[in-house]
Amino acid sequence: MSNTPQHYDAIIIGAGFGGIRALHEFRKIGLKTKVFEAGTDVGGTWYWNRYPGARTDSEAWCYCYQFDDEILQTWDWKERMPSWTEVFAYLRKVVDKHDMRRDMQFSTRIQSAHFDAAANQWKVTTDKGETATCQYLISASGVLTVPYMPPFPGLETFKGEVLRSSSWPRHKVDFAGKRVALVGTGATGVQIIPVVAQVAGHLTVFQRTPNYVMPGRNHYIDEEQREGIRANYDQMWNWTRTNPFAFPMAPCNQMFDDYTPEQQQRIFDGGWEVGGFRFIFETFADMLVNPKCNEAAAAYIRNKIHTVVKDPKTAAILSPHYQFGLKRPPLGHFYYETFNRPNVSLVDVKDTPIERITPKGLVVDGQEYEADIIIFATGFDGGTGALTSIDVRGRNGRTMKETWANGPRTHMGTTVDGFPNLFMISGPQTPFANIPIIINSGVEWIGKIIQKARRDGEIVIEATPEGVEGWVQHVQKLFSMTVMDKGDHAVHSWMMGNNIPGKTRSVLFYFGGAPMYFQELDESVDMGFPGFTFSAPEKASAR
Ligand code: NA7
Repeated sequence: MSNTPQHYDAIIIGAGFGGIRALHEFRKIGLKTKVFEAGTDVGGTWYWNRYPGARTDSEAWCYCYQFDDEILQTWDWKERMPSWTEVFAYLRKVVDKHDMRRDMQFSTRIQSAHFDAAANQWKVTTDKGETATCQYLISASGVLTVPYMPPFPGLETFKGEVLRSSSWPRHKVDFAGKRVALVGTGATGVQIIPVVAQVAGHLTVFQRTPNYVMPGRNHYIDEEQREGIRANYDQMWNWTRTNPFAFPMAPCNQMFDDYTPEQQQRIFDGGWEVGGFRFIFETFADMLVNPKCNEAAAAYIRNKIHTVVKDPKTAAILSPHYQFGLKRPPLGHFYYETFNRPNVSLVDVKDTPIERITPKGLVVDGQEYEADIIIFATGFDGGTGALTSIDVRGRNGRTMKETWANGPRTHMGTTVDGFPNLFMISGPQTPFANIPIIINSGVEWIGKIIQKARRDGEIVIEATPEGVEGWVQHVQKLFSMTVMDKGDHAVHSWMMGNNIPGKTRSVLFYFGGAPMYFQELDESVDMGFPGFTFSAPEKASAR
C-alpha cells in the first residue's frame, strides 16, 4: 500500500483456510480483492501452530477445498490426520497454482477497521501505518487466533527457554535430555506431550482440568487408499452435507436407549477402535443430548484411562467427571500411554494452582519443579477474540468489543447489525463442525448476497437488529437442548468463552448441526435474505 489509500471492492483479513477460499470466490464474482496477512506466508492456524505433533483432528480427505478437483485428484495425502507440514504444503499448493499471492500482502496486521457512513466504505489501517478502503470487509481471521497466556508472576525471570504452542519458533527445538515443563492439556498439549516425551530427559505436565481424550488412530495412507479417496470425493462431499459435524460419514441414527447395555458397550467399542471423532459420530446420535448416553460415554472413557494408565493415582487425575462434550474433546496419539513412561510425570494444579515462575522453574503448592524449557499450551480467546482484538468500529463508532461484551450477536454467524458490509467466515454462532466445510458454505453464501446486492444496484448490506436477535435466540435455544447447557459452568471451555478470565460465558457456536445450518443458508438465499436490508445512498435520498 502507498500513502494514498488504495480502494478495493473487498479486503480480506487473513490468508488461512477461510481467506484463501474467499479470495477464490471473490475472483469468480469479479471483485477486486486484497488479502492482508500478519504472517510471512499463507496458512493461518497452520502457519502459527508449528509445534511438535501438530496435526488435524479431521481426516485429510475432508480437510481441504472442494473447488479444485485437479489438486484433489493429484494430491498425495500421506496420513489419515495430516501433520501441519502437510496441511501447510497443501495450502501453499492451492495458492501458488491459482496465483493468489499477487492479491495478498504478508507481514501486515490490520489494526483498525472503521466504517465511514458518509462514503459507505470501510477504512482499514495496518501496523505498517498504511491505509486502504473497501466496500466489503471480510473477516477470515480464524476461530482460534488470539492466544491466551495466563499472567504467571515471575515468568520474565525464568532463565530457560519459554515456548508458546501458538507461535512456535522456526528453529528446531532440541528437547533431547532436557527437563521440559508443559502447561495446558487441551487439544494442543495432548498433541505435544507424546512427541516431546520421546526425547525429553523428563517431561512434567501441569494439568488443571482433565480432558476426555479419544484415540486418533492416525495411520499412513497407501496408494490403494488414495485411489479410493480420489474416486469418492463426490460421495464424501454429499455426506458432509448430511452429517451433523460436516464430516463425510453416513448419518448415525442409533439412539442409546434402544440398545441393551451389552450392545451399547459393543457400539462404543466399535467407535473407539476406529478412532478419531468416530467415537462420537458413529456410535449414538443422542450422545450430546441424552444425559444417560452422555454419562455412559464418559464412564467408558474413564474406564479406558484406568485400563491404560498403570498408576491409579495418575489415572484418577487424568479422569474427567464433567459432561462429555462440555470441553472440546481432543484426539490423542498414544496420549494416555505416555503417562506410563518413567520420564513423564503429572502435576495436578486444579486445587493448587501454579503459584509463580522462578528463574529455575515453576512453583506449585510450595514445591519448585525445575525445568530447562517451559511450553505453554494455554489456549485461545476463541470465536470472538480475533475480531474484538482489532479496533473494529461500525455505525456511530460502536466497537465490536462493546457490541459483543455479553457474548457474540450475529445474524447467521456471518454478519452483525450496525456493521454494514462486514462479513465473517466461520464467525461466532456458526456450527461447531469440520471447518473447511463450514468455510465453504459460508463463503458461497457471502458470494451470493454480494451478487444479489450488485445485481440490484445496492451498495450497503446490513443485518437488521431483529435478524440478529432472532439468530441469537435460535442459537441459545439449540444450545439449551444439549447436555452442555446443563453442564458445570465452572468447567472452562473455549467453546463458551469461559476459559478467558472476565469473558462472559456465552454460546459461541451453533449446535443445531451442520445440515440444518446449510438448510438455513439455502433458505436465506431462496427467500431473498430475510433479516437483511439492502440500500443505495441515492435511493435513500430519493425516498
Ligand atoms: P484449550 O483447549 O483451551 O486448552 C488450554 C489448556 O491450558 C487447558 O488445559 C487449560 O486448563 C490450560 N490452562 C489455561 N490457563 C491455565 C493456568 N492458569 N494454569 C494451568 N493451566 C491453564 O486450548 P488448546 O490450544 O489446547 O486447544 C484449542 C483448540 O485447538 C482445540 O479445542 C482444537 O479445536 C484445536 P483448563 O482446562 O482451563 O482448566
